[in-house]
Amino acid sequence: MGIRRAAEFASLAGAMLMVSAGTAWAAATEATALPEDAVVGGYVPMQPTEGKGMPTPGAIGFQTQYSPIGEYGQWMHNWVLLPIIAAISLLVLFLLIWVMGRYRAKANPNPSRTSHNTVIEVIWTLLPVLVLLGIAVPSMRLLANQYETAPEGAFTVKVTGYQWYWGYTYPDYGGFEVISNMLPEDEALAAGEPTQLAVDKRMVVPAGVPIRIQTIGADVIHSFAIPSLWFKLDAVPGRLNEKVIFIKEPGVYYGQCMELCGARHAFMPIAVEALPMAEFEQWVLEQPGGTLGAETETELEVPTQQPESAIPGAAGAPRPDSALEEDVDAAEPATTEA
Ligand SMILES: [Cu+2]
Repeated sequence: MGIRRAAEFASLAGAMLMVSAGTAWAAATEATALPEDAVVGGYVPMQPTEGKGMPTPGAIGFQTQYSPIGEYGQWMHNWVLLPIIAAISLLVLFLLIWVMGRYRAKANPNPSRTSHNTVIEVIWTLLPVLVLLGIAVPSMRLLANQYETAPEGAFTVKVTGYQWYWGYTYPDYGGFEVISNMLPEDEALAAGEPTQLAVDKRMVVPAGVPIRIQTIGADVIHSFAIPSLWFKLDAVPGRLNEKVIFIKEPGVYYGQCMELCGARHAFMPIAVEALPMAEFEQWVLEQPGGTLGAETETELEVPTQQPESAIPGAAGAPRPDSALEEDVDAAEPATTEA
């Protein structure tokens, strides 16, 4: 297979993944019946709490965090980085002022000719090394925790960035998609929600369980970000990104697209509503195509995808056929004869 064909194949496979996923899920949900005791019609959008999960006027720090990773990150910023930065700035400022006063030219007609001092040199090398090591330990832990994969069986929400709104797909609950648009200012105010952050349909999820968020861009690169949940993940066309989100308590948490994605980039906010599991399931049942405990047989007929960078010899590249091998040999510059 030629390189160009492989690339075409890869982008085609991406498009087919989205199309066939929709039809497969639709087919799977038709076969599933609602549980007999399911009550439909009980979901009422939660009223946001003032100052929770949203920016507040005049604030300069992080928003209060509602996920364990967020609490750790905030602790690291507030109690590790800020004190160290402040202490170093004050120390340097003190040294500068002291040198300017104590060693000014007027007070020292005969300047000292000292060129080095071993003790001081050892101290000013070792001390910064120890400070950096002290920062590195919690920093690496924070970094590693952010890359932890979702536990097996975690339920998935697929977030699609569109120009300029969001789509939330629930493959484990029937595969329906919720399309979320920003509310106009008057409607947001009437609903008691912050303007430019309120949406018509929220991403509703259960609180207290790990959730696998997958992001993809339908057109250009977007970024799915919710500051109070310590979550930001790019939504890139043709590529599925994945990250875990864990929301400690029910609430409404607002975010925005954080990748400049075009004319209405500023008008595609995110509203996540975390509910207790029972209320979340209630909400699922009210969605067209929403099912509980659906045995989603998502046997997606997606052909094995070739990496787009499938040049011969690259990791994951298909075994080159003889024609390609000849091409590569011919293309190599003859350096030995020169
Ligand atoms: Cu965007």
